[in-house]
Amino acid sequence: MVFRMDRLAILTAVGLIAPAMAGETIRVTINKLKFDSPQVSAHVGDTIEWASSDFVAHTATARNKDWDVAIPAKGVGHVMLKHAGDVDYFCRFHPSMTGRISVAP
Ligand SMILES: [Cu+2]
Repeated sequence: MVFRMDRLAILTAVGLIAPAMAGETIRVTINKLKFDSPQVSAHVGDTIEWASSDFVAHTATARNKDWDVAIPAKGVGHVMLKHAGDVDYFCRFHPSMTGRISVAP
């Protein structure tokens, strides 16, 4: 009986905690002035991590102005996705660098 109650308590706790921990991290690499992959799918609560191997700084700037992430040379930048929908983004320093994130609810 005690075991069973503990098990229920654990399942309940997992259920309560799960929504806050549901997000995945999706990595988009940057190489030679390109977002690789330029198109990714994600869910609200996921984090996009851009990891650059370039020697120059970049940004990931949402066209809808939701976010503007600085990505230093040889560095990383992150954003947590808060809204569903397709977001087109670009690099402010190199406007030909473009990408899109399709965010499902
Ligand atoms: Cu750039």
